[in-house]
Amino acid sequence: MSDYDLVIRGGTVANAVDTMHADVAIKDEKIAAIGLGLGAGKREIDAAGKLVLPGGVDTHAHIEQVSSNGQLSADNFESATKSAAFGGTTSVICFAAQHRGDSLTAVYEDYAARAKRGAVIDYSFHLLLTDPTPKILNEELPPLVKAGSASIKIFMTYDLMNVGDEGVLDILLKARELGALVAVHAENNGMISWLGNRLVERGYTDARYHAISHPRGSEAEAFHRLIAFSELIDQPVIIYHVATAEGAAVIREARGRGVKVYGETCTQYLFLTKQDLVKPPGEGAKFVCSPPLREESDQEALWQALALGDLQIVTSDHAPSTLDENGKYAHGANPSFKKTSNGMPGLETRLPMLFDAMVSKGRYGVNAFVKWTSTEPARLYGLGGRKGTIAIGADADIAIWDPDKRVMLADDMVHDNTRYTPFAGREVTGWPVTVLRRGEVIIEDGACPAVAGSGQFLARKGGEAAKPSGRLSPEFDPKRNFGAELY
Ligand code: DUC
Ligand code: ZN
Ligand code: ZN
Repeated sequence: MSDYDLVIRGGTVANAVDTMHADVAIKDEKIAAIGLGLGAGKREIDAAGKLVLPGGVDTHAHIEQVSSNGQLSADNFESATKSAAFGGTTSVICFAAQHRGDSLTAVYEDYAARAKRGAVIDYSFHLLLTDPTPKILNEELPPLVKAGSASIKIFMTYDLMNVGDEGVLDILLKARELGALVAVHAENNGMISWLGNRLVERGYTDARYHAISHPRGSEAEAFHRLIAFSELIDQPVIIYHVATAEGAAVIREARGRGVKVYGETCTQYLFLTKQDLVKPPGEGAKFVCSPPLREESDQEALWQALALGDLQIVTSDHAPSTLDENGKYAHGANPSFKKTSNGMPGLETRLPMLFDAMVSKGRYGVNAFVKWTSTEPARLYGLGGRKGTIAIGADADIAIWDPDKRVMLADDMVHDNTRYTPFAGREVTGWPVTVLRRGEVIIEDGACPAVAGSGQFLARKGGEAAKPSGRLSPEFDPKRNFGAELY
């Protein structure tokens, strides 16, 4: 008689803080026991010499998403989530992306139906708002947040997506009422469109000028403005894809004053620079993403910001475009940076790139690796205790890493639909050889046997991170605003 459905034996188990030699036993999709000499499982996996880590949680990925210019991202839910699983990630939060004039309810139902059909890992949605009308904010948004999508994504840039300063304030106020975290793409729209047009007028259209068209200061400026809004309303925000040292410094300063502002960076900003955009005609398009790739000194500042806790998580910002006329080359083989779809694939390579740097090469070690890529993303978005940890009662989402396996990253080895990786040609040490999602083996022997649609929707509440700090601004505090009731 077996006590458990599955036992992983003899591995080194690491969480965000602790590392231990232990067996891990799984029953009914959850972790049932952690210890030495556990009873038998119906199936046993020998993990001697391996690291047994929580599956990755990637909270920033664009999947099967339609962009504001009508382009569909390269991946569907099946291809994106299978590629994530191959790279050791077992939960993803992607977007239900409204465009102006859309009903949010209809948008959500459409994304939810497609994810239900295709996903092989567990998933949840950020509600991406571009049109914060009273009807959307008061009638359509509240039931969706209450049903488990307790995070709202907004843009401060892109002509067709940004919600304007007053829109940001409306959304922060509503998010406070609903207990939802607000995630923000924060760059200064005017600086980017003005400088981009000036570059193009003068013939500077190659991909490398994409980096110039987003001035470094546009990030810090927007962070400052957003944080001022967040303090006015007393509503926490998380700033997406921090890419510059100056941006990280703005967050550090605000957190130092006790503001509840969180920050993520992404794999590409830690490992690539604007020099990667300098390629033969057309080639640089693969590396066009926003904010753009920056400098080596920024990489260093971002690592330090993570170590100091100013930034808490590393995500992929997986935004896949094919290398053809349906994707990066929709406007020709050597497109102007202004006409190149933004984004790069990364769901699959995020963890191997970070494992190599942090565990194999030793920078910050395995516990920080787990913390920044799994435990903290889960906690910030209301999945703490259920995802992102190897603990009794948590979902049995586990990646078993061979710390010695060396893999040469190459375009033809990744499993998403772009068929390229910006990290091609880099050798990494350490690979997730076996991956379990709620106790089911979904990656083994280089294959993904998981059935499309076996991923489950993760209903989330806002959690601690989304709760107001309780420090009212002078303008919103009736004791200091001559008694005005503004909430
Ligand atoms: N930038 C975004 O804002 N979204 C998707 C991809 C990108 O590069
Ligand atoms: Zn963005
Ligand atoms: Zn994004």
